Amino acid sequence: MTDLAQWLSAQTDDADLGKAILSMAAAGAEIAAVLREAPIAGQTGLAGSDNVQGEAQKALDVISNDIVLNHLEANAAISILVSEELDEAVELSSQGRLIVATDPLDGSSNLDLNVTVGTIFSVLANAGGPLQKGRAQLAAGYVAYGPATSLVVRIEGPTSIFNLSDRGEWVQTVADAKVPAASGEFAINTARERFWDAATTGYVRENIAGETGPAGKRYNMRWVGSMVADVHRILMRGGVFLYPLDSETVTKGGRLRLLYEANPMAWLVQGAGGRSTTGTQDILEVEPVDIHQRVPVILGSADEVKRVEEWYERE
Ligand code: P6P
Repeated sequence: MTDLAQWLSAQTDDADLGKAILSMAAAGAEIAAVLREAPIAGQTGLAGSDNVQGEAQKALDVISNDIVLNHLEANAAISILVSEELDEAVELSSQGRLIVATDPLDGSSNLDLNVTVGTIFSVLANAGGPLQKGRAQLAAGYVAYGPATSLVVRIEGPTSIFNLSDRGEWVQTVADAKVPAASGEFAINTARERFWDAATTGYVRENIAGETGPAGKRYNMRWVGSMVADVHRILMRGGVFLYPLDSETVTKGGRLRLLYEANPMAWLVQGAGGRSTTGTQDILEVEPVDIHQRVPVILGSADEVKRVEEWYERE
């Protein structure tokens, strides 16, 4: 069995990059332990503060952010941390070569439901600053806190999956993940249909028509409401995740954040042969202008994402 350190040394000669990923994996292992105890410790509630997005922070959002901060502060290679839970980018080391952008606990509104949530992260070269296109990422990953604790990570080659053993070791379980090109599942919050544009409406209605319509096959809809859970399902068995621009999110540019949700997820999905788009351009080509910038997100099975893009081309 391949462990994480072995895999990293085979994937990159950049020891700092390997250490950055090991730091995020260690933070993930610590967060996993905190989440397991959270209901008993009474920590699944609100922190009594709001983040820069104006969203009520859960106590575990703040705790998870502090855990990530502690691990990255101890790593001299990390120059800057961008976090969903911090209004401004934080300088950690003036000598650091790398930037980490993270959503420390995505999906935390589901915590009291014991639903899979996760830590999403992206690694960039410090030289370019935090506002670099997703294409410039050096690595990306997420830790999924579910029935098992899984680390999904990609440098520039394959997207690989590791699972945390009882002995605290990250053991590789999937060397080269592959998102099936075709799928019969889509993931979207259908309660937002009244806000959708014509492309989203057209694509979803074709799927709902199933074998009686132009899609010519039956579809299932799955929506967890936790991006890490939905994306992990797609990584493992295919499907397409959609949080498109709609008449309500258009003023903010979308719902999900570019630097620490869309870009890392697009990096991982593309590494597994999947595809990503805002509807009109590859997510990894979006030019960031703000560290908390939002963006429309459609990603997953290549054939399905291409069908969505075809709907946007008709607009
Ligand atoms: P909705 C969680 O709050 C999140 O940021 C993502 O993890 C998830 O995919 C999305 O929002 C859920 O959005 O509209 O279903 O609440």
